[in-house]
Amino acid sequence: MKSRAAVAFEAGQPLQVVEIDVEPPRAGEVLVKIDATGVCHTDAFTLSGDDPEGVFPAVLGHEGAGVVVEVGEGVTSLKPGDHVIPLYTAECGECKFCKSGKTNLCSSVRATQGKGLMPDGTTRFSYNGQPIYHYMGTSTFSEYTVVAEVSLAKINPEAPSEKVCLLGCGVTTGIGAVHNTAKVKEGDTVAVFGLGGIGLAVIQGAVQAKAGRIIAIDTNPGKFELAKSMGATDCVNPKDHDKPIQEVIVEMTDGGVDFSFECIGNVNVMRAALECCHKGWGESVIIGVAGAGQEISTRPFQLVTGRVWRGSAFGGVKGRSQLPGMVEQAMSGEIDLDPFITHEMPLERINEAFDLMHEGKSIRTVIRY
Ligand code: NAD
Ligand code: AHE
Ligand code: ZN
Repeated sequence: MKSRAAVAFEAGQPLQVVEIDVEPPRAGEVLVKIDATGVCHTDAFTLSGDDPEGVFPAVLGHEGAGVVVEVGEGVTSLKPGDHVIPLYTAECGECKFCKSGKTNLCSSVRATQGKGLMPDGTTRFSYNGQPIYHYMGTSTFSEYTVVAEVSLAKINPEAPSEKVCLLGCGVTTGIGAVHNTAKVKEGDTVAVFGLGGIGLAVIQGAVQAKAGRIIAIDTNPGKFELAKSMGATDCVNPKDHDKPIQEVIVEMTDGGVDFSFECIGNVNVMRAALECCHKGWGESVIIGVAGAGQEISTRPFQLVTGRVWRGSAFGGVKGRSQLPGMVEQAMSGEIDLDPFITHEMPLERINEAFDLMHEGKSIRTVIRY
């Protein structure tokens, strides 16, 4: 079949909206009509060419929601008409990772996913007869996409796709990192570095956890009003200080924070986020994604003296078993998706969504098909 899609033909170039060919789903696969998709910084990261797993040409996009159109052979858990959120972190329930009870990372389709391929090692997308790669197992920048059954969460059909698509990545990642990775408790002091969709979701999670103080840090002061309205108690611009930001936070908090979250993808800020944690128990969670070749560093003494460095993917959330519940929370108001949606536009204008993100003017742009 034909599908409108925004194709990343080359790294560093704008997407091109063209009509691609989409093959029917094969065994264990599902054809999904995407209703809406958010644009996450990770899409921009991969498009920039900095992603070691970036392959081109590809259909990017990993923050979508839609409806099942057709299922391939052997698919039993989904049927046409089911409402779904595609998962870049699959949940097969059978691999060593899924069975461990220790992680949301699933190995079932991850190897082929990282090469831009379906689990059988081929692609379902092509343009003028040339194969187009998939992305993160989701490729939500195509109106019709093919996704592995294990990479789809079945959700309440009443849920509004143009909002709950944000649970496909950003909001789930931030809220999940607070509850599942850090396990923030009532009264804790939290520092959030980077106030995009991920950082603001961390703030929302920290408010849910009844954190005592939520310090929001960004070099763009234009982000502070929204951060405060969502529950930040203090806003700090590193540019307003002539000493390292970690020293500023340590002084503000009588020795450091209980938890910090890096939501930017900057390895220097990752160091600052660790070093602003309290001696003896402070924990820093890396959420931001850094480019090929980048490495983190700190004095080992920072860890010897009790600080802990962690990372979090998709907020530690197991997509098939836990995301449907988060959709219910969004429908009941326990999770508020509205503040994240700053812009909406059709697929044809998707490059504007990237521009708005780079200019620091948007939190999330939702593309509606
Ligand atoms: P975004 O671009 O919307 O937000 C980033 C924010 O960081 C902006 O407000 C920007 O002004 C701020 N910033 C940039 N440099 C800064 C600095 N030096 N100091 C302080 N603030 C600074 O991005 P996003 O969509 O919120 O994504 C944030 C990061 O999280 C990206 O790296 C993305 O790839 C990553 N991410 C990771 C996961 C995961 O599962 N681990 C999931 C989603 C996104
Ligand atoms: N491909 C990159 C890594 C990218 C990355 O870390 N992705 C996050 C999700 S970002 C969503 O916006 C993630 O979940 N990672 C775990 C995983 O299995 O991909 C690289 O460096 O190669
Ligand atoms: Zn994302």
